[in-house]
Amino acid sequence: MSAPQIPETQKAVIFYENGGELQYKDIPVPKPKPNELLINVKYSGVCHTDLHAWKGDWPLDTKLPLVGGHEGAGVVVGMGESVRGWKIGDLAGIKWLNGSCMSCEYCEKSNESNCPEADLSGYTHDGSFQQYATADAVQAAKIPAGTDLAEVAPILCAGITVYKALKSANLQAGEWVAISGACGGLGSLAIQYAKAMGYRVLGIDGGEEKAELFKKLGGEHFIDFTKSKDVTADVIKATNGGAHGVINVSVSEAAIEASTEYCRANGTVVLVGLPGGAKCKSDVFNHVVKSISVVGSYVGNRADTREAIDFYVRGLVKAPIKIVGLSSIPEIYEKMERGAIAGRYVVDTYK
Ligand code: 8ID
Ligand code: ZN
Ligand code: ZN
Repeated sequence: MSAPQIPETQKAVIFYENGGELQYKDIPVPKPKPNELLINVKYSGVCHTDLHAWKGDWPLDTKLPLVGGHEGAGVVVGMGESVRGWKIGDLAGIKWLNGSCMSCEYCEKSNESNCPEADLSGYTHDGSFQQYATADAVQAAKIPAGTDLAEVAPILCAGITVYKALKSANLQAGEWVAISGACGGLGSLAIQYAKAMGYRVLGIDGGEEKAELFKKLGGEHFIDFTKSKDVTADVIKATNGGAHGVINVSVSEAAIEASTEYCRANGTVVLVGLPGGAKCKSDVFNHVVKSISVVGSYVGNRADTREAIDFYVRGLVKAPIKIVGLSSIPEIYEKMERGAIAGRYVVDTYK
């Protein structure tokens, strides 16, 4: 393949201060470092983490100015001189974990997301809300040739994250998993991975559109938290004693607290959603007497990435996406803040 033409400038959505104006404008195309790929991003999913990064509501500073985005799917158009295992024209994905040191204790054990030097796409490293982005060649996701880039984009954060979170719940086939925040970006994929892994799926979210989506994606029992008088009692009743595992992907401290109450004895509560400043409150008597485990789960490693993509390629999971132009990021954030998105928005970087 002949070397692709790479322009000097490109379209991006960039902000200069947290919570400041999201500007859709021309910026320079970045140059890959020796270890990096240059990826022509075609599509990017929009994750709630991008909204946290823009608002700056986490106790970790973002780089500024910042180009957000970490569910980027595109084509390799360039690379630094030390890159191995990639060629021009390969399909590649930009994940939250852009790169890590690869030599600390955590990296050594394949827990690279816990690396103290983790470089994060759309947070400490300009991400996928631009037409050309750089990614460490070791961490960039390998996407099989012929894959639909718009559909695979949400797998690159939401898919990997919920797949790993489900593994962390240590469930057996036939057991109940409750997904709190079931019909947002992460939740709508969690329903499908959970089904494919053999679990019974209970979903909690709000509103008619979400209730319908839950059914369409194959969920078994839905609880509308905007209508239920007692979510905890409803979950315990529907699951005949509580969910064996809970995947918390809502952005709600109260929902996390409730999950410790409706988790079944000996079950596992998995914390995934990251409401700013939230604490996980778990009643100690309940926690001990029911012997529950509360664990955190943070994206996934390279093996989780490969496996999560494989579920998509095999047709077992498919994110319910709406494709809009890159310039629509401000409107997407506004809807996301209201919890009004069923499924995932994906932006076309050329619109
Ligand atoms: O690695 C990680 N741990 C990781 C990876 C990716 C994303 C964590 N996250 C975090 C994000 O930063 C965010 O805090 O997971 C959270 C969810 O991300 P998302 O799925 O991209 O967000 P969304 O599409 O807005 O979905 C959130 C859903 O939660 C529902 C909303 O209605 C929406 O459908 N929800 C809310 I807000 N409050 C709820 C409640 N009390 C609720 N559902 C049930 N009960
Ligand atoms: Zn994300
Ligand atoms: Zn490391």
